[in-house]
Amino acid sequence: MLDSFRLSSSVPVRSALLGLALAAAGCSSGSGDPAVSADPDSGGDALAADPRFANAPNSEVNSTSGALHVALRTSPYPATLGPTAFEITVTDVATGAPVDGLTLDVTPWMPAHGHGTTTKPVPTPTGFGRYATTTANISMVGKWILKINLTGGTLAAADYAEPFLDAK
Ligand SMILES: [Cu+2]
Repeated sequence: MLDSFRLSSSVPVRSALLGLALAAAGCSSGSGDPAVSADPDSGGDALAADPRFANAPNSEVNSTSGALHVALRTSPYPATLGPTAFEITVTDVATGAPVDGLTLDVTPWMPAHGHGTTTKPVPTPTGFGRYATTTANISMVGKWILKINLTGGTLAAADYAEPFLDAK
């Protein structure tokens, strides 16, 4: 019930971001529509980089299909024990362009022990291919992976990526 609430409540945000992305695409196409501002900062604060994720990626991998590049950042950084938020940046391997409009399903997992976290991080798109999540509790030091299923948007089929972090 909680999950469906979160999903439905995130739809307006996603739609708003899609609208901004479309507006930006129209702007760069050179159509010259005076209704679309050429100011790259217009649209603004909602798409600004999240200062919590200013560090280098914890890891970067390509997706199973090879079409998507996925970078993982954590807050706090470096990763340690406790509540941890994740930022997942998805770009097109062929073009380097950010991939927005996707639905991500994120499951932290500790492969050495075969367990996850008590709560599942919920992603919200923040623009430019970035998806920031609610926190999950990293309960042990060591290597964790994020099992990320990617669907929707312009993807022809579901894709999967598995970046990692090393909690100390
Ligand atoms: Cu463990």
